[in-house]
Amino acid sequence: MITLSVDGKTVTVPEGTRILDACNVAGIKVPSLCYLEDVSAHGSCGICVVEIDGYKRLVRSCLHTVKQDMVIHTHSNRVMSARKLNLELLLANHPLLCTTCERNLNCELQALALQLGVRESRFERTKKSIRPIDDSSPSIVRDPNACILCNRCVEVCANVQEVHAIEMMQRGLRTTVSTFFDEGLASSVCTNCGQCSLVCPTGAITEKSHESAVFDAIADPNLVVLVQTAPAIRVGLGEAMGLGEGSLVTGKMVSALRTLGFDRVFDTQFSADLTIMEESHELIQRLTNGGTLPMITSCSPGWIKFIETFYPDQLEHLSSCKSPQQMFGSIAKTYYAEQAGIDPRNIRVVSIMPCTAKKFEAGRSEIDSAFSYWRDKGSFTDDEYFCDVDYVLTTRELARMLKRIGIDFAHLEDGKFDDPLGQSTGSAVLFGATGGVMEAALRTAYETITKTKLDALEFEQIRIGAGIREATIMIGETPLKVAVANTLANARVLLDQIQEGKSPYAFIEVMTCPDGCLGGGGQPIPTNKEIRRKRAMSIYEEDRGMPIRKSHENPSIQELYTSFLKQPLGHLSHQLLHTTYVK
Ligand code: HC1
Repeated sequence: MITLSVDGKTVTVPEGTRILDACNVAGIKVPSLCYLEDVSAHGSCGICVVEIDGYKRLVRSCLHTVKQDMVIHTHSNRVMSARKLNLELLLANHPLLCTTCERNLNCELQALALQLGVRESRFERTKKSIRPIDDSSPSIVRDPNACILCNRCVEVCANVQEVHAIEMMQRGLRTTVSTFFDEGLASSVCTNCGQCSLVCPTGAITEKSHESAVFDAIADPNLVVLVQTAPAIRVGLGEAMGLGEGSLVTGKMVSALRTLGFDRVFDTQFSADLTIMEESHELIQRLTNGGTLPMITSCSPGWIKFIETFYPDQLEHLSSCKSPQQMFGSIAKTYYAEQAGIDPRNIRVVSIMPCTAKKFEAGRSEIDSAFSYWRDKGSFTDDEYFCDVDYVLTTRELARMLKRIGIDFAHLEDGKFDDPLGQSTGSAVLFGATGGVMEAALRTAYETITKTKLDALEFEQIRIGAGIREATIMIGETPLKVAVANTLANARVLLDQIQEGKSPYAFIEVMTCPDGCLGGGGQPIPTNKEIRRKRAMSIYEEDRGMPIRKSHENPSIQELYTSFLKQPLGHLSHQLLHTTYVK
């Protein structure tokens, strides 16, 4: 252990601790625009400088580690004027269009200018030319003009996801973050995960907004607009609406959506239960008929793009199940449309997702199937095509929309989802945390295979923790070896094992983002390790409080099979709920 002094306070921290983290322990939050806890320390912004007795120069506290008896000053005049100078230099390169920027009032650069008392920049604007905005991606918009070259997006793409879609390009005043050959994100290997947008300190990387289109749909009297909410929204939205980190706001979220004007408020958790019905039966079929193992979950669209791009020869390992978002769309525009007597052409399905890649997924027309259902019935011709999911809003977009209409979120009464596509179980909410899809599938697979009741419902071994977790679950007398991975870098490890013929697993869950959807690229900013932990605790709390905790016991799902689908993996299930992948 190392003992040192920070602003006159003595602290003891482990050897190897960064000075910035040691200051935190002493209760001083040293600002930085480039440091990313657990991911990278780049030192590019120069904001985190501190003064150390005996050192001639100021030191970037994110790059250096503590030494015994160090005496650190975090806010000497020298430190404060250096921080201010470095910030003014950054502002000289940044468009001062805060009022119209998407990150207005949630921008680290803006907040720091306020904190450091920067009211004007002494420097002439250096970045004179306007660079083109890259809006080629279905999910992400990059504005290089607002970029401060902090490198966080590059680091997260390279080190957390191992995707390397973006890089620092060129030198000096021309330096920019861009894609291979500057061709735009859509032509790159980008998986649309949006982790870059989550760590960007300014408005340089944002989601592609569907807000206006959704306002227009809601206002159109000829349309019936259905909304579905992903499991992780209920533990993220509250933060963006001014409540505590990880607050569980299921009921307020429902009321807010109704106030916004949606005609029906449904739940992606309904179709998460449906996914479990199909996926657990697919697993059982593969286990008993000698199908391809390990079977890997398929609900996270960034992960799907990753395996299609980097491991096309492993696609047969993917479950053929569509994601719950897409299952919801196809069931809403077939089963529900029939039941409610609504022309599916007049239905708009809006998803609220913690994930930017869900925008990409909704646009993949090969996944759509409601239209083919109606066309096969002779109801529509090819030129009347409609998609399953029309618009996808991230948690951040929904929060902006709620603020725009002036909702007093904190004081909303708890509302209830509409039936039947609003009913769900504890298994379904678990989807929002890494390991949850696996846990939910095991609850159903266990009871389906053994025909006995599963009493211990919580599989602690695969709950939030390491990037890769494994467990051996006894299904009756049979051991089932499973693994769970979150982030694409960890998925790579498991795929390499499969490629080398060394995978010991029968079933693998992969989630694209750190700790799963609750850490998705569309979640409120900031999202960090501690906040993700709090969101996960709320997910587990919601599961424990649900009256029904196993997907196969959801009465609305049972009714869906009785009156429409008939059986898991049946003909209609294959048409509406399963898909194929692109090499
Ligand atoms: Fe997810 Fe899923 S859990 S992918 O992480 O399977 O986005 O929350 O909605 O579709 O249910 C995301 C979350 C989400 C799907 C479900």
